[in-house]
Amino acid sequence: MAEPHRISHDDLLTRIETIFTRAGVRADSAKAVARVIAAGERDNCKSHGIYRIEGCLRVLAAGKVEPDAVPELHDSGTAVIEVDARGGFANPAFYAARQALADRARKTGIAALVIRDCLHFSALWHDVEALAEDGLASLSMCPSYAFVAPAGGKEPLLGTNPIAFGWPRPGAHPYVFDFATSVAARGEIELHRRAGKPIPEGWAVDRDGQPTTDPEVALNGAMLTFGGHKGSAISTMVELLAGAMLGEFMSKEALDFMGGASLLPRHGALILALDPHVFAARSGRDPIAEGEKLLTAIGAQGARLPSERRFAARERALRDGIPLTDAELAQLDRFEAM
Ligand code: NDP
Ligand code: PYC
Repeated sequence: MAEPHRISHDDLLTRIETIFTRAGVRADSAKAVARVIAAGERDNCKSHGIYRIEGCLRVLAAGKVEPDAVPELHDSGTAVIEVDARGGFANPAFYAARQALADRARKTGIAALVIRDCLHFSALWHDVEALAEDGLASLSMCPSYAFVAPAGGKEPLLGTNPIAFGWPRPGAHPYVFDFATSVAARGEIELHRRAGKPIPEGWAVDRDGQPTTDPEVALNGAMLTFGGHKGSAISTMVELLAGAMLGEFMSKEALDFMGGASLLPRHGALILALDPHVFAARSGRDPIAEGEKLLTAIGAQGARLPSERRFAARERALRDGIPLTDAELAQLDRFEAM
């Protein structure tokens, strides 16, 4: 097999940023969006790496995301901070509110960030990792599009509804998990379709509710939740907390609003930030040290922690460059020339 091309993280970041500014996106937003896409490639999370550029450009061209939206922060001093993305991308909205969220969580122990009306295409680990860098535990979630059937049903009703958790660790990468509540992210199925590869059994059913390994059929049928009824309930919780509770779209409404699955979804997002030291203060114990006992014991069994693969990929990419295929480089060239 031919050796992949290598590109430095900084070069990739600049190229993606250029693509978005040329597409009319405000400079700060282009930077924030490029940061999460380049990080996806750097960490070998292909389903939310440069593959997503095409989708973002499509929504821009359709006029369904505001390229020059300036996120509007609403902080009335309570535990709930809001940032209105004003129909723009979710990533700049998160960065506009990150400091206020972290400061409030340190003060009160727990704070919530509500992101309103954003176009959300990215992985969630980026946000919870940033909050772990701030010394905070966090839980992030959002609806997406109604692609997933509830356990026992066959009609798509739930989104792929990702949920991510971050916990700070001293001198080490944080403990982070981040996954779709469907068996796999939709992006993974799309990547299988493009590669002409079948998907594993158990990921999806066809329109009649019959199991399928054909990615095309899966994309037109219904995806399945992980862990049967358990994933179905967690996914429903995400719809309720990050959709209904916020007064923002749930996945079915998001799909109807966009008029089909060819455009990325617009909805809200919820991020809870917690300061472990505030919670543990009266116990006299150090919550981070206590957490370390568990996390090191997991590693001592030879079990890997979530995100370990990602952090190892990051280390390799920062040392050797990010591997890209001919097709991926050609895609970047094409987008830059647009
Ligand atoms: P994966 O199944 O690829 O990974 C899920 C998590 O489990 C990762 O933290 C991963 O760590 C960890 N993990 C995987 N294998 C193991 C193992 N053997 N032992 C321990 N931990 C393990 O994620 P998904 O395909 O479900 O989701 C991919 C991305 O899609 C997520 O980042 C999610 O946020 C995003 N997404 C975004 C949506 C949106 O609307 N914006 C909708 C749906 C998904 P590691 O990375 O190190 O392997
Ligand atoms: O991969 O399921 C997915 C997804 C939907 C929106 C962004 N990513």
